[in-house]
Amino acid sequence: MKLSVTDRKYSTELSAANDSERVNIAGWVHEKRDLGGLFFLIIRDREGYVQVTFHKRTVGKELFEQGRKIPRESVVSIKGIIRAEPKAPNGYELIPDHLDVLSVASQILPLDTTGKVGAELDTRLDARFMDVRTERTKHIFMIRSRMLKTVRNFLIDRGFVEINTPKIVSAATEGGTALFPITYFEREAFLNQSPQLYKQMLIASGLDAVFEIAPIFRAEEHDTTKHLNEATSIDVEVAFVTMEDVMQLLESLVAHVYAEIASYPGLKSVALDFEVPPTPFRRITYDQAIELLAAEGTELEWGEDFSTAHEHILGKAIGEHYFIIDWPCTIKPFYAQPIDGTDLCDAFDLMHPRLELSSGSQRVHSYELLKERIESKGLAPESFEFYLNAFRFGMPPHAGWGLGVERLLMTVLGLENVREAVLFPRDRRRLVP
Ligand code: AMO
Repeated sequence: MKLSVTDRKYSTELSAANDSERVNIAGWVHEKRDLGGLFFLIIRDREGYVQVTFHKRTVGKELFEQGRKIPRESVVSIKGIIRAEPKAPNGYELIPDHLDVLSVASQILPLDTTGKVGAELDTRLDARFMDVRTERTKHIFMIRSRMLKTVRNFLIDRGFVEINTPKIVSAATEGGTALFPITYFEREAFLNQSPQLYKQMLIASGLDAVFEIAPIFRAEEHDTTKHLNEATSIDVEVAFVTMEDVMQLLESLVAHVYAEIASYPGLKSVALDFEVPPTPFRRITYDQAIELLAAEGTELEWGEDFSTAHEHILGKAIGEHYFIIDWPCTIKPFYAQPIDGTDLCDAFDLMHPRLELSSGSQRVHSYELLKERIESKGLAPESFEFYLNAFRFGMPPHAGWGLGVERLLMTVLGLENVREAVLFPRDRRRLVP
């Protein structure tokens, strides 16, 4: 990897082959090893480590004393000559001739960046900037970046148009989860729970296949390892397709994300058992899921949603990614298409054995039926006029889904807590940093 905005070299751009070259490196003082007349500064940059060797005899007294005094985690820029050195960690060392201390770190550090002393998640999140300096956390966020790039490219390559929709909104979309109210001048407004209404309205625009990767806000009170109050959602909506089409898109996207991450060089320092899941994913109906629970000795009344405990039992019994389809309409949102002559809706959840990753559906595209569905949920169609209008002047059949970025990253990497997959989590207790 090379940073193209500076002539500064990353540790990984250098090797014994650069012997005798004068280079410029920069980074943090990761470790100091003092052997008396000789000491090493191990300088850490984003890609790795450089051993900088200070011999009193060769670097001169002034530079020697300057280097020796720098506290760990201070930021430095060093110029010097590369020398091949088989005993150094990467087969080379840097013999400094110029050292700039750009920022002196305080002596007592909130975290150990070498990973030798572990820390509680809360301590790590309180000092997140420092936590990202550790190998494992750095790789989690490098992988997150790679994952988002993969998703974006995957969708754009398939003809999708990236959209941005408002996060300050006037109406709820997802029954069951509460909204965060905000003051919008003289009116009440909310932080959006989902771009649902907007991505559907854009189907009436003729853009045909749209996606958005953006925050969603859920005022959920619970404090769990899988809920955030601000999450990032990959939302997709496609015209002239069936639910099965978007389920296939989703499973191939998930498998593709795994395959891309499999080749990430730092993967081993985050996830030890990593396997690309085979596709297609299994499909079971809501009724079959209830039967499976019964076979495992757990009752669930028809029409009730699965609890976390139910999800765990199903996940354990199935042991791989699976879809649950054919849901009772009573527990799916108003925009899910009812299946004629039944109480069921053409909706699905994509499940990882540990938790729900995504949900989606065939959408109601008839104006009259949609109005009815809104009323059947005890909601007022007048509050949805801006949305309903898009269904009155030519709305194609369409389907789509929403996939949680943090839950995807958490399950791909086997992270214990969803907070590990977001830089600055927002939860019931945490509003800073
Ligand atoms: P849903 O409410 O199921 O569906 O959300 C879609 C996906 O977003 C993620 N997610 C969350 N992740 C972390 N913390 C949360 N509190 C949280 N809430 C949701 C999950 C979830 O599966 N409009 C529909 C999608 C659609 O039909 O297109 C929706 O929002 O991974």
